[in-house]
Amino acid sequence: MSRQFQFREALVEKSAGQFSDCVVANGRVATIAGGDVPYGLIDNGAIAIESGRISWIGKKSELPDSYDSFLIHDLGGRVVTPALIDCHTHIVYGGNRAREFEMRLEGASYEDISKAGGGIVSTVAATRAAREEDLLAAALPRVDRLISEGVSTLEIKSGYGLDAETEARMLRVARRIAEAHPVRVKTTFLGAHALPQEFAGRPDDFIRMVCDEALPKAVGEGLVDAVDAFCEGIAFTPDQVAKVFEVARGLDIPVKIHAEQLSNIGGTEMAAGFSALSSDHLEHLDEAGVRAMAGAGVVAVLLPGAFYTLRETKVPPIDLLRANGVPIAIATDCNPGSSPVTSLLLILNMACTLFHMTPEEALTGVTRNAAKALGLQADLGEIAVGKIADLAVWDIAHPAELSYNIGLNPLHMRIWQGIAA
Ligand code: DI6
Ligand code: FE
Repeated sequence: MSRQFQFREALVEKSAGQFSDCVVANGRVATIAGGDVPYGLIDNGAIAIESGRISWIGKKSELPDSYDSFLIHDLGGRVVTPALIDCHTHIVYGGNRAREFEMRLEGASYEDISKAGGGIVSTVAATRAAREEDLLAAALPRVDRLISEGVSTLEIKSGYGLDAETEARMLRVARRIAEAHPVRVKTTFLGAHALPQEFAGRPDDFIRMVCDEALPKAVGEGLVDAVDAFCEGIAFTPDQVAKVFEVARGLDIPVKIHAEQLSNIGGTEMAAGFSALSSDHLEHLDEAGVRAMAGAGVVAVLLPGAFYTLRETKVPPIDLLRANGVPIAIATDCNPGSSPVTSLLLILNMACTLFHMTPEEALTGVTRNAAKALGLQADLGEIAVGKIADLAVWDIAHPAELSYNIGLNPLHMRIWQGIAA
């Protein structure tokens, strides 16, 4: 049975008996389905929902008679979009890094702090010390904040354990979030995120532990939907990351990478060789990397929250990505160090203001392209027949308002697998 199929079955099982068949009508439907019409906009649109999936989409005036018996929800001309997808988060962690924020304001750089034993490694200490219940209790308010802005699906990475037990604990918390709250979670094992102190000076030994112990344990517990690694001067080389990716390939698990964030050491090209789902950050990506992504169908996940927090000045090569047809997604990167952000709507604004993306590109980046970055494009990310009915209804007149406003949450209603939730 393929992974995709297992995922569909799990979805249906979770909500069995709760689906209400209905039509949502009289909305400005931003389908994000591609084509020539901006946002794939359908005015006076109607969306028919059956068994949690979209069965018809078009002008209300053209709705077939067969839907006459369906309950109709009038949207009063509001804008409807696919529910939002946050395709890159580290939302499960212990402690916080407010002190490090102060240090950066006093002049220390992210790399200085990392080299001095702070940064990721300090969150590792707090996460190792936290019980599963504590990690869950700390993460849920952050997840709820995303849900309140129309998010239906998020990716959650491990990476603050750096030992087999704590990495698995983080991923168990990620799975429990999806059981506790109406949100779909894709888990990503990020064992090769930083070098823990007990492996100082022995990165290859650490990579061996990740490959032989931590990753197989997490996979064995059914906790891993994808495998990620931090490829960077302060983290791991492309060769070291490739060792982890070989193990993932052997287990038939897709990979993704943090690459070209602070420098360019070729992580993206290496990951393209493994047909990575996505390469993320990319401020320092060069043309060879862009071409490798285009050739292998790798999604570019841009993270303006980290760019903003670290006061980066080098903007990712948006024009090259566009010119080569690389799909661009954007995400919060919610984490305690480089992006303590729990607003995906704020990220839409930052993508436009900091990266010069268009509001349409930004919205596509948290819907269609974010779904692709998670390998979920068959089910999510667009308003189209056959997709899961995850929708967001907004008190706005035009979808560009989602990117334009700063600090306003115009969500009117979220529809999760066909039901208001
Ligand atoms: N890049 C990031 O932006 C996060 N991880 C990574 O590899 C930051 C993680 C942190 O600073 O805690
Ligand atoms: Fe990240």
